[in-house]
Amino acid sequence: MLVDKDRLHIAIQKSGRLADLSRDLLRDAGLRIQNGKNSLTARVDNFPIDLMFVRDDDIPTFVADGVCEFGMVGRNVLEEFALDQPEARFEILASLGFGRCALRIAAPERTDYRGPETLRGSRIATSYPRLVRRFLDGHGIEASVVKMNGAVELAPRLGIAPFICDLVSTGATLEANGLVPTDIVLESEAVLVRTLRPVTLEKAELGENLLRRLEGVLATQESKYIMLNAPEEALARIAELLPGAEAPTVVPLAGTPGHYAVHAVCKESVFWETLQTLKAAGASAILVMPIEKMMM
Ligand code: PRT
Ligand code: ZN
Repeated sequence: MLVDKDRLHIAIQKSGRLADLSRDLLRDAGLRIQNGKNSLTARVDNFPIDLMFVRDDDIPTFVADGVCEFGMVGRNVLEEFALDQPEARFEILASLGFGRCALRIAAPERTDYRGPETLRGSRIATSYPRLVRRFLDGHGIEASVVKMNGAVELAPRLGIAPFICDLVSTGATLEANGLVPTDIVLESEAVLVRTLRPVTLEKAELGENLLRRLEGVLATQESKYIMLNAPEEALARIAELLPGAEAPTVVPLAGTPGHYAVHAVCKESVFWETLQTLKAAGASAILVMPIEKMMM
């Protein structure tokens, strides 16, 4: 593989659950990605950046070795890798808000599962042996961990192990196999990871720029711009109720003395309940608008 030393490299999943969402996030951050979904790499037109499309399992190695300065990968994959290679050189910079799931112990429906104690002396099939071992050690439990590379949910029926530990999002797969999720070993989502190997000053600056942009996109995903009207006596209470807003802008409404317009960037989710509480506190003409870009 030819790696252009002067360009920044970002490893993302080639195909799978994180592939499209990783690309979308980079596009939202303003990177113009050339087409080439089926190739191994793609150029970014407007920055000296190349994307590398790889198996998610290879992303930690690429980043730790400095072949790619950045990567987007599930926390589950990264933490399993880190337990295997404790001296690996990378750092997690941000959670990316997609690929949410949990690595969970699951037991057949009829098992009387009473916490980790139930696993003592037993067998657990998983694709994440090191994370499971850490969980067991943390609870002082001795048990056998059986590594499987896929179809872990079949292990109890095949007689490989009475328990499994696997990723769960909706839980439909477990249910279809007569299994019930129990203890959580790890909460996971896609994360942005950066190499700790030394990079040139140019690359470090470009990396900071990229990070700033990604943080901007992530912040806007949750954030909303709220506008409302309110009488003077309600302003203090309303300012308290605005989710995650700091220092709202308050301007007098022309022609209606004692009434004000309040504008604020809300950095937490705005629910219907929030609007009802604001209304009850005296707000009217409440508008909630998406924010397209934001630089903190
Ligand atoms: O080819 P490559 O090696 O790159 O991909 P992969 O097949 O190893 O990974 P992929 O694309 O399946 O998942 C990539 C990442 O997505 C995982 O490492 C997790 O970080 C994240 N993720 C989020 C999930 C799930 N949700 C998920 N539900 N990964 C796997 N699953 C499995 C789950 O174990 C079950 O078998 O999907 C199935 C459906 O889940 P339920 O609970 O909705 O039934
Ligand atoms: Zn994989």
